[in-house]
Amino acid sequence: MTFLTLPAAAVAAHVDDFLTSATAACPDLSGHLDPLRRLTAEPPRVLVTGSSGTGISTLVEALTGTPYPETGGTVATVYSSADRAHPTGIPDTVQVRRIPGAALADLTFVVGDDPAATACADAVLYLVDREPLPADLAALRDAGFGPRGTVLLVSRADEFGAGSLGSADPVEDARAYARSLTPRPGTASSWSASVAVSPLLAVAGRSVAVDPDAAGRCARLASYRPAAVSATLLRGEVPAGMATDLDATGTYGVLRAGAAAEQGPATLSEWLTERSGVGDLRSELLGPLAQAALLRRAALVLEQMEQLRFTAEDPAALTAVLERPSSSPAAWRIRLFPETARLAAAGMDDEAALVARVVDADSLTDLARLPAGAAAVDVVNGLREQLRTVNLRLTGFTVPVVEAAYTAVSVVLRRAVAEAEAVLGGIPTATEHGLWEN
Ligand SMILES: Nc1nc2c(ncn2[C@@H]2O[C@H](COP(=O)(O)OP(=O)(O)OP(=O)(O)O)[C@@H](O)[C@H]2O)c(=O)[nH]1
Ligand SMILES: [Mg+2]
Repeated sequence: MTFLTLPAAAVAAHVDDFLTSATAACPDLSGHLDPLRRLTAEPPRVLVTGSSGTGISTLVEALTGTPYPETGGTVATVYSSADRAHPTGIPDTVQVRRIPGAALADLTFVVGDDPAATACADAVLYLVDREPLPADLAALRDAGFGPRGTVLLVSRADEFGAGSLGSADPVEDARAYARSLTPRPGTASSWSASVAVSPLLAVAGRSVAVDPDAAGRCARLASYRPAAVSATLLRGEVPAGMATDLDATGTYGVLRAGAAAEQGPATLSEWLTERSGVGDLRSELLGPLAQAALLRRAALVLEQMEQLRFTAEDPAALTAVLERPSSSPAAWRIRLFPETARLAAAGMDDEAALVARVVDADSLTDLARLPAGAAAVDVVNGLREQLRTVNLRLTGFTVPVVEAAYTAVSVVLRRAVAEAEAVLGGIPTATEHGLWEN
């Protein structure tokens, strides 16, 4: 099983196809459908939030390449690329800052505790600088992006555990801790991945690269001797130059950046950036999180199209488009995906994990939870067994959120059983009915 194997292009193409057909069938709706089309083409919007003082503002500066305003920081803000069109559907209470440069070419960031900020986003980065507490889990639940749309950041990693004055490297410890927090696929969790980051080091890495006095800073950082620095810090008599360096690179930089600083500003900048973990974060953002964000948005666009039935001059024409039996492998996964977030928001983590496994499955064998190469008869039996379990749950006292999700899962499993039986019986299936046909 791989995480969300469905190519992003297939999701976008599927939604675009629906929008094109709907516009052709109901030209009167183009005023509603055009914004949905623009939304479909926008980069994922990632909310940056978490517990207070964990480095949220500093991380936004690192990710957007623009200083976070000291004042007015409480106004919900969307950071998007100046090279793209104005983002679609942002409420008036949310400010839009359009930033030139490459930092926002593929991602848009949203900041603010306002529910309007959350409503603009497709996924969330949640910062903690200690073990996640029940309050964090509750906040994640309320945000409603589900495990797939959530990355947990162990922030201020340079001060993790005993901090820089301890014997171990706190960044390495924080990375090991973040790995331990990353759930195994198929297990229940409130996030899909955890990454250790030090926003301060990321900002410092960037500023060294443009600082005209970088040589002076390198010379100072190269001159510090850890034992003497520790003694100075304990005495609390910090000279001005060192205070500046402590502000910019933290105790971690002052104690550990010496070797890199000796090599000059370019090496120092690279070292700070690598230590910050922001590169690992970007890979996560542009990979699995972006994919989850896109699926969520695709589902949202399709749901909004459903709502247009009440607005259309010819509702039957729109209904015909929306209910067009879709053979696209994107269709059932777009349909199922938001159920994982809904289940997670209702606290049904095990059920969310079950649905996520179905969305992630990339073959009948995988869906049957069997290793590749399993015998066809075992695949049929495995799928039947799962269908039986899901249907059993549906006949019990199911809560509505589970009922909706499991009903959708049951439909997929029934199709899968039929396909697997056809394989077993050597009957060629019509390709448009295959769950994974491209
Ligand atoms: N050591 C260290 N300090 C950091 C790091 N990131 C931010 N800080 C410092 O932590 C303090 C809080 O950082 P902010 O970015 O303002 O954190 P925030 O989460 O936005 O805080 P509030 O908006 O006040 O809730 C500041 O003094 C930052 O300089 C980091 O990676 N390492
Ligand atoms: Mg802040």
